[in-house]
Amino acid sequence: MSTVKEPFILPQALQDQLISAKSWVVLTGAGVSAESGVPTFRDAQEGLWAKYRPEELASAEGFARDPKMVWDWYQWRRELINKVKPNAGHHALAEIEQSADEFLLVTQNVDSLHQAAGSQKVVELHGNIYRNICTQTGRDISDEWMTQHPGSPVPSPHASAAFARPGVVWFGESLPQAAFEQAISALNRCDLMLVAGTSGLVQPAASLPQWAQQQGACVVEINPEQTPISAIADYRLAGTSAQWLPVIAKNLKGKAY
Ligand code: BJW
Repeated sequence: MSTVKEPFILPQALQDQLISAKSWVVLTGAGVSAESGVPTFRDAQEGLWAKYRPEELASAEGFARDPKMVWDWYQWRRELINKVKPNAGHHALAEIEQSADEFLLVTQNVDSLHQAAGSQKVVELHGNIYRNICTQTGRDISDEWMTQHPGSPVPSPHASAAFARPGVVWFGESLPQAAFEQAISALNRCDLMLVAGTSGLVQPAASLPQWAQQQGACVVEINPEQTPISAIADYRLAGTSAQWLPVIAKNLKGKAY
């Protein structure tokens, strides 16, 4: 593993790998949205929520125990996300997608900021915070229903004694099968995997870099902190995603076609 720090210049060997890579997979986590003002999962919670652990709130058990509290937490996060904009890291990933022959952005984030920045080939492993689903049937609940039935939480239209819940993946729940299969299929083909802003603690996403490497991909991690992924990464770019991703995007702009 080779660590690269400020002043944000890529080593020549890595530049060559980036230019020659035909198929890219990017895995992102909460750190990529941090510079937009969205707190990461492992940041201390703020204000009203400071005394709760996200792991307790982001679970079916937490919701069953206190649906109002969990619902209010998600409403608070939705309002926070509504106010923020994609940052330089999100925009750089949308540019990288345009430069790459084959590309898939696999995100654990639920905030839609990649799509807002213009990324098109995005797979959401942990769902989307703007979706609502029925606690009993898992069926989608329309925005219209949600607007007509304000509450905390909102009753589900699909089953009695059921509620609307966020369409995200909580601890102990399976990832959406189609999204996970799409990610694995891209990883099986990729020659470059970029991993940005994830603690590498939450499975099964945390195992994807190792999987890609075992299939022959070069793994590049961007994170200001060391993570379990650092130990296996071929390159570790120490710094933030808004610092490093634009450097990579700029590097690819000079690519000869
Ligand atoms: C920056 C930065 C900047 C800061 N620039 N970087 C195998 C072994 C052990 C346990 C398990 C296992 N398999 C499954 C489990 C259980 C569990 C799990 O992994 N637990 C671990 C905590 C131990 N996994 C699951 O339950 C998953 N389901 C599953 O596997 O189903 C099969 C199964 C079912 C039943 C039993 C067994 C298996 C589901 C996981 C769902 C995760 N859901 C959440 C909530 C989503 C909804 C919501 O948003 O509310 O997803 S939890 C939370 O963690 C969220 C995130 O997507 C996810 C990952 O977090 P992420 O993105 O890495 O963020 P952080 O905050 O952890 O880290 C931020 C990083 O950014 C840090 O490194 C910073 O340094 C860095 N950073 N600023 C770049 N500017």
